[in-house]
Order: sequence, then structure tokens, then C-alpha cells
Amino acid sequence: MHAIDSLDEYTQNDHLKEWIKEAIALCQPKDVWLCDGSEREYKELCQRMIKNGTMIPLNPSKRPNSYLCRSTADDVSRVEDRTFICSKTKEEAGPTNNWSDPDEMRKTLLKLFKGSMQGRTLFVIPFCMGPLHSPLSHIGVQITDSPYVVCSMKIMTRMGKEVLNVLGNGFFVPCFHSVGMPLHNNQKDVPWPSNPQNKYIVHFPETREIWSYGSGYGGNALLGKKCYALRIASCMARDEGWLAEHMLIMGFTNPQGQKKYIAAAFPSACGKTNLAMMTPSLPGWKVEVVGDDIAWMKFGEDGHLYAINPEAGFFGVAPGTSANSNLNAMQTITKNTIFTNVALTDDGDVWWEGMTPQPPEHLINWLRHEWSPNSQEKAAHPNARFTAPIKQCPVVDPDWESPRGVPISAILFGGRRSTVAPLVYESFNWEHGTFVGASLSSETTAAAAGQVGKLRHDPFAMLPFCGYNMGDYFAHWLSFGRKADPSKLPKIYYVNWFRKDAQGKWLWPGYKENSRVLKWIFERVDNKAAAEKTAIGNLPTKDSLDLQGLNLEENDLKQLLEVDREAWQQETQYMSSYFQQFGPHLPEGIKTELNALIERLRS
Ligand code: SAT
Ligand code: MN
Repeated sequence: MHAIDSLDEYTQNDHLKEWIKEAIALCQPKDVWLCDGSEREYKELCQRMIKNGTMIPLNPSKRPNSYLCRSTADDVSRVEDRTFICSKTKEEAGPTNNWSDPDEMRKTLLKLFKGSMQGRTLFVIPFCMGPLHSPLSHIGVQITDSPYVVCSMKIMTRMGKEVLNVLGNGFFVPCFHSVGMPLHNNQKDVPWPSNPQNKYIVHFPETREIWSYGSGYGGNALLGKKCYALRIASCMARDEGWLAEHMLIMGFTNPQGQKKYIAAAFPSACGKTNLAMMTPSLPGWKVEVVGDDIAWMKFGEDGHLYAINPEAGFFGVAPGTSANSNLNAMQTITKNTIFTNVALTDDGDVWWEGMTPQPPEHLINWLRHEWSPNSQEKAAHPNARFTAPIKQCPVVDPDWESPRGVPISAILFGGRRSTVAPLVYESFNWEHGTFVGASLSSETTAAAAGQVGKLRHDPFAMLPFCGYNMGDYFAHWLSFGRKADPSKLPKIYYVNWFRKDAQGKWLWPGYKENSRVLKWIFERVDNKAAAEKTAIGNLPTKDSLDLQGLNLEENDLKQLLEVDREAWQQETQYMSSYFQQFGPHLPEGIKTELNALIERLRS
């Protein structure tokens, strides 16, 4: 459906109709497209983008129905310093978020959005986060002037007409997006429209609204993902008593056919996609993927914690992905995939660093330059991405769309830590596990603009994604656990695949070998594997970790499982000064846990 005249046929939702009309009046688009989510629509928009130079169709005999898009050099990642939480007060946003007065911000945005879609089409995208008929799902509608966003949202969410049927006259989160580049007087479009001067990724938690201006990149522009499913949803979850988390969800089955689901939080670009669809090196064990980025979790009637993946696609980091590191991802992206900022091969396929041991002789790189292995430039941007449907993954979990979600037995926290943090440890209980999540630090990656490799605190891997005061978020986690039957709560673990020795060599092989750590966790949940109580938590005994067939040196293992008292004492100082910024919002439970850790390290 294309014409605004058909708005009454399109939706019965009064708020939606009104909002669409307001958006048209404000943004002054040249036309309006009410998305139905059909294949036909997708193909038509791809054709438009091919014409405009936004998309290059890949060789259909190599990668059917797949496309390459290349952004401008400055629109390649999330922009955390341009991301705002506009709660009524700064205190509600907390010390880790950029806050701006909501009234002031509204004025700024209204000015920017005024006429912002001139010469462009305004698209209306109804989408559902989570399976269409799940009680855990929530609906949003995105208005955008980017056909790239429409096509990406079709892969990443359940999108289109059926969502409007489910919505009826009910509640939805309005997600307002413009690339911020109006076309005046038949001005010619560019392949990747965006606004280099002005970027705003704005959340109004009280009114549950999102406004995003100036960027076409993933996390800034596909508003169902980080903006809704994490920042706004974290506020909804706090108010309604559930959890919205930056976590993968995977099923893990032992050789006897027993299965447990695991949720795991890691910062962006720390291997969530690889872990979520791993091929275990341990014979007989199996991983199946429910999601690779976001988990919405709620207690079921039986008192167990259930999780859904609100997304329907993977928006994964391409560089480093290979048949060796992640064969299941490679097979997922063989068709129906949008690639962004990877390189184009001479035979019309894609390539990125790490995809094959030998680079091709010649490429067009993501910057559209001629490229050879001697080139100074990267072939693909380090944060280049693939966007592909989850259902194409060879190891998709049979219950990945279960409306009730999957029962979670263990929660993992982790990050990139070359020092201090051991390979794995188990928390003593939910309160301690919450503290472990709260004290997470990780070395920064290319997923966000800024310096790479710098250690920063990233509580629960939610630092860029929590829509309210992080101190209150800790309190929400603590009270959430207190409401539960402790015997039914998932056990909480810390893992670190990224430990290095003094010479800078990785101590742990990672990838499929991480199944060894998962096996220990699986068996701990069943009270089978042995552990040794230390000051920081329960660590595997040397024999309880299955290292058969792995040529790990004795000394490397020792380092991987070492708790260096002095380093940890320093770590607690570092935590303590970090936590201070939350002032009265830091819950007693976190202070108690920190003091208990300091005490244990002393004795
Ligand atoms: O924010 S994105 O979804 O674009 C990628 C990430 O940071 O996880
Ligand atoms: Mn992420």
C-alpha cells in the first residue's frame, strides 16, 4: 500500500494514524509508503536502492538475493556520545548516560525533523519485537526515510501488516528516524545519505519514544534493536517486573540428550554471535541458537525464568567470521543477506579480513577503492556487518520462536580482559552474581565510535544500553532475584576467553573450545562438576574442566585459573571508585557484596 489515502484501511490504531499525519506535516516527504512487509515490497525497495547506488546485488550464483551496501566513512558504528536518555531529571538517567532536558531536546529535534524528508519517501514500518503472539513481545512502529532501514527491519524483526492486526488500537512505541539529508529542488541523492554534522539518538523513557536523526547505521537507525529492545525496554522491564538484557540465548545439549538453556551478556563485538551458534569441540555436545544479542526474560508460572529473543535476524560482525571460526554463521549468510561495509570481489561476492586464509588478489574495499593485499587500507571496516534471518541458521533452536520462551538455567557475564579475570568462575548466589555483573569491565571494540582496546567498566554489558539510572538497574536485578524461589533461579557465572600471558599471547584458544567451559557450567548446574571456593567465587578444580585433546600447557592452565590476590585487591579499588558515582542509587546489596569480596581477599 503506498498512498496516504489508504491510511484508514491500513490501521485502526488512532494514535498511529495521528502520529503518521503529524510526521508527514513535519517532515514534508515527497511521498509516503505504508509498509506491508511482503517479499514484493522488499524486492521493489532493493531495486530502488540498486538504482540509487545504495545497494549492489551480489552474484546470484554465489549468494542469491543478497546485497552489499557501503556507508560513508563517518557512519560506521554506534555513536555513544550522541545517544541521549531524556528522562525528566538527570538523576533518573544516572551518571553513565548522556542526559538532556526532554523539553529542550524536543525543541532541538522538531527543528531538525522539520522538512528533513523533503524529496524523500516516508516509510511506515510496523514491527513486533518477539514472536507475534507471545505475551512477552512488544510492538513498535518506525517512521523512516531510509529504504535500507526498511529492508534491514524486515530481516531483523517481524514486520508488516500482521503486526498491525495484532496491534489493533493498542500500545506501540513510536520510533521516529530520519537520515537528516533532505533533497532540495531535485537535488541528486547519494548512495548513503546521512548527516555528518548532526547526529542524535534520543530516548524519552517516560513517554516510551525514540527519535533518531542523522545516521543510517545499524544500532543508530534500526530502532527496534538497541533503542527499543534495550534502552526503552529496560525501563518497561523495571516498571513491569521483567528483564531486558544484552544477552545471547543458546540451547546446550549433552551427549545423553539433556538440554539446558544459557543466556550470556558480553559487550558488543566480544563474540556473542560466535558463542551462540558454536560447533562444540567436545564430541556429542550440541549448541542451538535462540538469539545472539538480546534477551527479554520473565518468570513463568512454574517459577522458572523464561527468555525470548525479541529479534528475528542477526546483525553480526563480519570480519573474523570464517568457516573455521563460525561455520554456522557462514552458512546462515549464504543467501537473503544484506552486507554492510565489507569488500566486493571481482566475481560479485563479498570478502572481509579473516574470511579465508589467503586474501583475494583484487577487491573493491568498503571505501570503494581498488584494493590488493598490499594496500594500506582495510578491505572491510572492522565493524562491517551481515544482516541475515535467524531461521537460516543450520543450528537454529527448534523452540527459538516459542511464545513462552525457553527456560534459562545459567547466566554468563563476560568481556575482553587480557589480565586479572580468570577463564571462568561461579558466583555464590544471585546477589553475588548481580555484583559480578555490575562490576564487569571490558576492552572497547570497533562497535562504537572511539578508541579501541581501552578497558572500561561495562556493567552487565549494558553501559551503552540501559535506559535509566544504572544504580537503580542494579537494584532491579537484586529485587528481581529476591522475589524468586532461589532453587529455581539460574546460576550466574563469569567467563573470560580473552586472557593473555605476559608476552601478549592468548592463553585460551576460544571459539569451539569454549564448549569445555560450558560443559563445566552445565555440570555445575546439575551439582556434578567439582569446584574450589576462592575469594572471588567457585573456580573449576583442575580435573573438573574437560581438557582432553587440548594441548594446553600446564602453566597456561595455571594462569587461566589463577586468582591473583594483589591484582584483585586493586580490582576492588577500581570497582569501589566506579560505584561511588552512583551515590544514593547504589543499592546496599552491591556495597555488601563488594565489602564481602574485600574481606575474603584479606583473609
Ligand atoms: O549497536 S549495533 O546493533 O549496531 C551493534 C552493536 O553494538 O552491538
Ligand atoms: Mn549487541
